[in-house]
Parts: sequence; C-alpha cells; structure tokens
Amino acid sequence: DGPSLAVVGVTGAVGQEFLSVLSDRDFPYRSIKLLASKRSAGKEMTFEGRNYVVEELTADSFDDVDIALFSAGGSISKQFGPLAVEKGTIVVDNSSAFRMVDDVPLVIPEVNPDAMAHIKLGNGKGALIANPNCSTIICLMAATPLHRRAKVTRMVVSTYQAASGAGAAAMEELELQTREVLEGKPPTCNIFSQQYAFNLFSHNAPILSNGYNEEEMKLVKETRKIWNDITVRVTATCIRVPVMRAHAESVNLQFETPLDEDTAREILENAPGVVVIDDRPSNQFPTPLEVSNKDDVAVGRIRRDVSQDGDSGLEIFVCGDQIRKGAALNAVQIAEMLL
Ligand code: 11C
Repeated sequence: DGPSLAVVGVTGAVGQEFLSVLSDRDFPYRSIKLLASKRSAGKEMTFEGRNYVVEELTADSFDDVDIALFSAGGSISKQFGPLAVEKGTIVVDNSSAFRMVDDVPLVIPEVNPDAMAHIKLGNGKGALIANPNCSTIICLMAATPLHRRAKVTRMVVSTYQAASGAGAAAMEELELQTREVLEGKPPTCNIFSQQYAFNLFSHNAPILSNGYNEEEMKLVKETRKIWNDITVRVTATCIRVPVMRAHAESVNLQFETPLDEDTAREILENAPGVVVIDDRPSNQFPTPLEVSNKDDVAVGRIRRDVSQDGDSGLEIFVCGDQIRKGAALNAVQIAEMLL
C-alpha cells in the first residue's frame, strides 16, 4: 500500500541515505524503483529484505511513479525532473537546479510547510518541490524558532562543512589522505585541489563576481525565499573542514525586537527537530560527531552578542548531520507531508 516511489541517484551518499530514512520511518510504498546512471545500472541492492537491480535512469523511468526523490546532481535534475513531472510524478529534488525558480516551493517541513500546501498526491498532477541546501536547512532549523519570536533582521553565518557535502568520493578521499599523511606520503588530491586532511579551506563551490562563493550565496538567497522575506540581510563565509558527515555553523543573529538568551534557550528547547546542548560548566556543546547519523539539529553556545545593544543580538552554534537532516531526511519528511 502507499505511493509508488523512485530514488534517483541511489548509489550516491544521499541516495543510500534516502533508503535508510525511508526504512527507519516506515514510509509506506507499494513499489520502489532504484535508479542511477548507466554506469551503476545492473548493480544489485537489498532494501527491506528484498533484492533489487539498479535500473538506468531514462525518460521512461517515471511511468507509474507517484513520488521521486532525486539526488543525482543538478544537470540530471534539470534533464529528468521536468520529464518526471510531465508523467504526473511529484519530484522532491535535492539539487540546486530548481530552488530559486519562483513557483517551485523550497521547503523545510518544520519551517515553511505551507509553501507546498497546494501540491497534492493522487490527482495525477506532477510537481517539483526543492530541498534546500544542507547549510541552509541546518541554519534555519535553529534560527527560525527565534525569528518567529523576535524577527531576524540580519544574520551572519560561518560554516565548518564536512566532506559528505561533496559526496561519497570526498569522504573516501578524506579517509585516504588521513592515512597517507600519517604514513608520511603525499596526499592524493582528486576531489579537492589541495590537502584536506589536517587542513581546512574555503568551500570548493565556484567563486562569483562579488567574491562570495555559490555556497555562501545559497544561504543568502534560500533564507529569503524560505522565510518569504526579501528584507532579511544575510552574509556567510563557508569553509570545508576535515570532518566526515556533519556540518557545524556559527550563526550571529540581530533581532527587530529584543530576545534574551534564557527565552531563546527555552524556545529552542521546545522547537521540533532541535536539541539544545549548552552545558557551560563542563564545556559541552554541539559537535559534528555527536549529531552524525542523528535526525535532530543540535544548538548550543547560546549567548547574548556583546557587540550589540541590550538583547538585540544572539550568538548560537549549530550542528546537523549533512546527509540526514541536511538532505535525505528533509526530503523524506517532504514526501511524508504528501501522504
Ligand atoms: C556542501 N552544501 O556541503 C554543499 C553540497 O546545493 O545541494 C550540496 C550543494 C547543494 O558542500
């Protein structure tokens, strides 16, 4: 029982996580197709006790597919997303291909579920729904409950992003380089152009004419769209750190109305999908390792920004599993809202 599903890009890090999350959450489905490029077609996979053969993604893949979860890169989404929609499939797309398209909802279920309220399953009409960038999801999971109370007017984000954001091959490269460096060998640099192990560097996304990279501008533009607020001022610096699969972010918030740190802590403690780890005496705060493989985003270091007047600003530190809430879980939650 349930809708027919397709997972596009099933052999990738996020594709594999789609399957884990579907299974963990007992997502109901009557059939599931595992789709990937020609290179991976024919591979055998077991899912929920049944054997599947990975099929090559083609224009015909979406006949009789109700919901397709895409994570195979922007160009695959651009090529096959609209074809799937024409066949009546609701596509939840993890790439950046359609995020800023006006009539495509960009959704974090805990933040702006209403943006996709007009999309219904079972009426034969296809649609696209975009999953935001992982850094945006993780940031807004923590910032939105505070924004609802005190209206954020300006947000300064600094990220510490894991290897997983660049895919399974980047995770393998980090592991390989770590071994190589410890053995005194020169590190293999295939995915990134410079040494990653025991180092950090500016995010690998292309640099734009304004000096920001694309990852940073995604935080700026996606926040405005998700909050439906073109006036919010956002700036970001995105850094790749040698961590395997969870992103960390320092987020500085400026509010329209005062918000003290105790009230902020209480709001965050009650926010869905958020846990507070803020133990000052023992110096215990969120870490990427602690949130890895977890659904919740962790928030800590909640403190008044001493550079701002009164209670008009807060500093927070946020960690979230990039593959889970930053990608696969968020997409599956979107699919759940369609049921
Ligand atoms: C990273 N956020 O951590 C990136 C990867 O727009 O979906 C995903 C890029 C995107 O490197």
